[in-house]
Amino acid sequence: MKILHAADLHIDSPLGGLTAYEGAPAEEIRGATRRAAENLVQTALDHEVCLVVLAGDIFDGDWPDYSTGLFWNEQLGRLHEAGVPVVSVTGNHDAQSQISRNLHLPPNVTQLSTSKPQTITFDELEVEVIGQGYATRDVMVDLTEAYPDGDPKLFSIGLLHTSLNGRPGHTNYAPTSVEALRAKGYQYWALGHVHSREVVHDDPWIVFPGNTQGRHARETGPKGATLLTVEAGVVAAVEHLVLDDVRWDICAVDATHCVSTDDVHSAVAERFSAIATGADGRLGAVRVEITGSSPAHEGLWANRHDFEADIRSLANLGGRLWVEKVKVSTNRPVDLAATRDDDAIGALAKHIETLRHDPAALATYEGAFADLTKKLGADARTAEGSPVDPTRIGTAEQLAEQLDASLELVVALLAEERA
Ligand SMILES: [Mn+2]
Repeated sequence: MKILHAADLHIDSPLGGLTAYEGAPAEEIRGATRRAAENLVQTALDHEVCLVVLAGDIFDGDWPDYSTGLFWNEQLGRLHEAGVPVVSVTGNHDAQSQISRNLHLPPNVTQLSTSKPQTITFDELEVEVIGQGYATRDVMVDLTEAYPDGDPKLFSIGLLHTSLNGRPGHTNYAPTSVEALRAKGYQYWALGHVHSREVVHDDPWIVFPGNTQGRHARETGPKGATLLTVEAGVVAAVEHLVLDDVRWDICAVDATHCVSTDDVHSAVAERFSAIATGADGRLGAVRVEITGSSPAHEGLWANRHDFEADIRSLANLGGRLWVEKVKVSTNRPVDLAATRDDDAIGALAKHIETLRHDPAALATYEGAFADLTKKLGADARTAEGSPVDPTRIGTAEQLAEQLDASLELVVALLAEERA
């Protein structure tokens, strides 16, 4: 018997940083969460699963209009036609209070109660699913405390949207522990909320399948769902299926040995080709990050808009890549000691060194740029491609993070002036 476990479909989530530049496959990116949801249903049909369990955040939030719900009901309908039951709980994103529009679900679908744990039993499968959804977004209590113990005659699946005992980057909703889950005597805990796949435990199985589609540059790599095979009431296999439609990746290039912008461009081209291969026919969504102390530094900074457009053009040439962002964080391979005393840059470098080691001196700059920030135009405030982030120059802590970048900016601007 096969059972499919998925979570965090986030249907119609706007994928992070979608800028529709010339040639960008914006429509394809916009539809990625739907394509992944379709892949999920198709894979359930292909593997002839007996049951689908969904551990919350099916929707990213309130539907912008009915099309989101109509789309999902159509997908659930495909499972209904094939006689596949679906059991789901709501999560923080699609908590009862968050979704204002409502559609009747097809009869094969059970959405478990949000007021108390609910058990649904499939006699013919000898399976029970126990779970509770979120009534509101901020569920800060351990919902499993009220979950009943598993029926020893059945294969028991616990369904829960949780961050367990805390996971980096995820709000600590419905916190609980491996020990608490083990104590229930279930065979499988189908969890959701954490977007990276994680097999937390294998006795009993406690699994985060991860989301079905990466949503931004920090959700890289293959995304999908977990297929479990149950034989004689015991988990015989747990397998990750890849379902994503757009694959996020980081194109990291160390430009230390690049002499010119062209060299950096070639290095990016090489990585792009590897990323496209890894995406295996899918559209690749790429964040480009250029680092290193590089002789190409000045050229990159002086013409950063050209460079960025060139990189996007390169992605268009490949046909199957979209560039989310080009982040240039190179340094100038400058001999600060040699210039320290004899020009303006040297004086600035020296002052920055002082500030780095003297928090009290740095603190005198707190709030110093408040007026300047107010006067800057909208363009300058966002300052796309600039090494210094003008939205983060208020506190001493923010300033400390930008000391290097500010020196780089001055050096680049002076170089531009001289050229
Ligand atoms: Mn969640």
